[in-house]
Amino acid sequence: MRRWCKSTLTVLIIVAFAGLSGQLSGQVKSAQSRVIETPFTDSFTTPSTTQSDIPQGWKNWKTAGDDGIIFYDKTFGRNDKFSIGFENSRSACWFTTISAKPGTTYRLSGYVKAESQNNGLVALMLDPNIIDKTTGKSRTLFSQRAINTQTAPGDWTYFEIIYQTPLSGDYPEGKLDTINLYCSVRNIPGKAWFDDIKLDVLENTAP
Ligand SMILES: [Ca+2]
Repeated sequence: MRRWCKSTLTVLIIVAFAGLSGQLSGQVKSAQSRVIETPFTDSFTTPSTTQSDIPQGWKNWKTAGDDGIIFYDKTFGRNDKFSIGFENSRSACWFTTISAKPGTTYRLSGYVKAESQNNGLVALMLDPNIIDKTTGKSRTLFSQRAINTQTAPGDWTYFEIIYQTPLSGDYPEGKLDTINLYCSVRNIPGKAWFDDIKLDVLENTAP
């Protein structure tokens, strides 16, 4: 988990390479595809039953020494009064984990609003978690990350990533288990909010 924010550049290079190599799994380009089902959607209206400052099912993380604030906003949202956000964060994320199926084309989408137009970055990311074939334990496979990073875009802006799980469910390192969905920021001046996060399953575009 802790590597994700540190290595955005490396990840971008890896993702770019994965795209070029034409693998059957990994991040693929956006396409006009039919939505088969929507296994996950969240507008953040439900607080955790155990921790009122966190929306149900979500966790957050920030890099060591980051003085920024990670918050669950119950006064402001895109179509309601609920969202998740960050303030003056150097490298931080909200994330949740959901079950995943092999041979599936996922589209993670959401909306982001940022106070400042400076060079702060916002991102949607998706990482598969695998059962490692050597250790038998679950771990995040950072090398297969899908990511859409943008400069802080201003008013509520839609963006998305599309990620294809391998047909067999097998990565060289182990078997697909779950996926992590992230709303993340880097070097955000002022506040940035995420809302209406959704995971769709699209009609499979694999050849
Ligand atoms: Ca909302």
